[in-house]
Amino acid sequence: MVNEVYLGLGSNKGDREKYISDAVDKIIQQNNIALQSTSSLYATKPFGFENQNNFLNLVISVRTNAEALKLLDILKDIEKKVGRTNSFKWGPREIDIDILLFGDIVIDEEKLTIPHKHLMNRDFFYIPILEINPNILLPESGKKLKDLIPSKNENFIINKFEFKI
Ligand code: PH2
Ligand code: MG
Ligand code: MG
Repeated sequence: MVNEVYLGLGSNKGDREKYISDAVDKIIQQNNIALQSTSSLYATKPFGFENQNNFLNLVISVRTNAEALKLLDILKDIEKKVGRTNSFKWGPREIDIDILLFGDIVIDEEKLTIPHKHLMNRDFFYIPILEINPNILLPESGKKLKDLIPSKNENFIINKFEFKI
């Protein structure tokens, strides 16, 4: 079964744009993953631990026949190959690739939560998703993501640039 999957990429350490484009390159080199769309590239204030560099964030949508936990393994492997080193929770990172949405699937496991736990309170996740697909539905609820954004959310997005593959 082929699913449409939204991936969030982020970097706030070293050559941030290169880490992000290397990660996108490696993702689309996988033979069971096909790129559908890319969002703009967003400059964002750090969420969580504040005393660190600003991030660059990007969302891409892909189609894959891999299962969610298999995709997670593939993405962790790509993070390592692109040059991710160890950090603490919410700390600085060269590259982070998170599964935000995976078709209609809901998963609540220790290793993986889908939709992403922080999807609805990180504008650098939902704004780029809406840029790709303004009418996207959330799984199970059948409701539109754009109708469920909390009104008093903090803004992390500072700026927006064209992303060239
Ligand atoms: N990722 C985090 C923690 N904080 N802040 C921004 N702006 N962007 C991120 O991708 C991000 C973050 C942990 O993965
Ligand atoms: Mg993350
Ligand atoms: Mg992550």
